[in-house]
Amino acid sequence: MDNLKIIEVLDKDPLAVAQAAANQISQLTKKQTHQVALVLGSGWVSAADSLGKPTHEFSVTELPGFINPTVAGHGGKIRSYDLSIGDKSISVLVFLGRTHFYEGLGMNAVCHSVRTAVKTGCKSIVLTNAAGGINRDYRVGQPVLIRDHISLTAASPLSGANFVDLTDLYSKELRNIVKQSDSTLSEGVYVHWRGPTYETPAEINMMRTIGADLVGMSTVPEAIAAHALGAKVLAISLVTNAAAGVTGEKLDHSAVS
Ligand code: 8IG
Repeated sequence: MDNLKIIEVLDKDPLAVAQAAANQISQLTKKQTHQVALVLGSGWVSAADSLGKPTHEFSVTELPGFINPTVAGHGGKIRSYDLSIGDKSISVLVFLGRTHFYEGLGMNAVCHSVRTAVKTGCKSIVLTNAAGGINRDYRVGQPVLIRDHISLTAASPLSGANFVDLTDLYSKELRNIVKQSDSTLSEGVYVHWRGPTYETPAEINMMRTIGADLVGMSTVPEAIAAHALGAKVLAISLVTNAAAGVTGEKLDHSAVS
């Protein structure tokens, strides 16, 4: 199916297509459920190697509703892992790469991974991304937990009279668990910027003035879609550049993928 046809089917009933994709994952992995999903954005894909050996790996295009990822450094693969945590074993679904809003395929394409993950049973969703640092205290290479966001896209993944509360969108409980193992981690406010252009220095100054620490082109729609389906969300940015105007250097995407 070409991308336009996939999007047409997805937009008609996104949750039904997510359920169909989840069923396909169960068939491919012979696991009825997964408990945790991890979305690895640019800069993070190699982190999957630290999880050991997956039990299964397949291409997103083997599942309904997924379009082929286009940005360099984004894998378009899904892996299933069985991880031992204490005396428990959990099944973890790992997405290598994601679809971005700037691709112009709509919010349902952007949110399809996390909706599929929730439909496979995931009650916790971990989202990672690479971001520009607005906060002058941040250094390149630093991970930052997202504690809240500001959406400057004026676009929601939800439609209809669906007034979802976002007060605890980035689960305090999950953030506290992470900080117990690394108390030096900073927390910050992430701005979702549509892209694909980066910001102007004036836009970065505006973002800092309204309380932002980080800026990027992902994560926010997925966090909202997962939360709306009842999952807990943890989100982590890797600061891979100082945002426009912070150092006076030009931004270069090759540095981040
Ligand atoms: I990596 O400086 C990365 N992604 N909008 N601005 C925006 N997205 C980004 C940036 C940045 N760096």
